[in-house]
Amino acid sequence: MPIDISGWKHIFKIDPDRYLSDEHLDLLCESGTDAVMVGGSSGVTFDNTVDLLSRVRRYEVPCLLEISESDAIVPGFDAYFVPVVLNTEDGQWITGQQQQAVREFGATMDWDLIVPEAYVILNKHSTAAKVTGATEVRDEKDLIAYARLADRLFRLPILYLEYSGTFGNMELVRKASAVLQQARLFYGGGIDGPDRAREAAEAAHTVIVGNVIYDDIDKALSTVRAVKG
Ligand code: 1GP
Repeated sequence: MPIDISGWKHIFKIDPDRYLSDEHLDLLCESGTDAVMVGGSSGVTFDNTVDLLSRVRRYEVPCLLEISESDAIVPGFDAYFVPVVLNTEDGQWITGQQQQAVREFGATMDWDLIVPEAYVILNKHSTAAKVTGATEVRDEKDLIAYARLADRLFRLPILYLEYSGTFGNMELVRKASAVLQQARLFYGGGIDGPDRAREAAEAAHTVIVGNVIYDDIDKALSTVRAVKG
């Protein structure tokens, strides 16, 4: 059975390359969030991914791997989220790395566990933008076109608007969300407390909370209550 993401409103994203105490991890996993996603844009290795998986596995919360590095694909996650970057001209982030990973693992993979994500990277200063060579999304029309590419042309289940490190334009997020017919809109970037969490949750189906986990754990936890009540 494919994992059911249809009711998810909130996800914590934790980075294998950053230190997180057992106490804080416990608070995140017991917070009522819908899932914990393991992922990062740099420094992700097999070893630090295994380490984080084994620590999250003690809890009931679904544990997802967002794959950014084919050498760090670790068995045992509940699902594997595979980004496909729409706003890049560098083919390795669209089909290149994915094809190589499927070449390696395709025959034995459990495809029910694979969830593709159409990524649009909107903060050009983010590591993700630099790593993938993300191109500028110039205006609303550009973004809507990407939303339709994801939803109607490629029929991917998730459109992920990635503002990583900065809070995005919620008016744009709302407009992109409005044209989706089947995809869920994931929003991530700059959610640093309950107010922004609430605002983002009004515009997107699912909000992803990352950095604030490492800056202020109480504020991170407050985003769950803000989104899920
Ligand atoms: C990063 O979208 C997530 O991939 C969350 O962004 O770290 O800015 O919360 P922040």
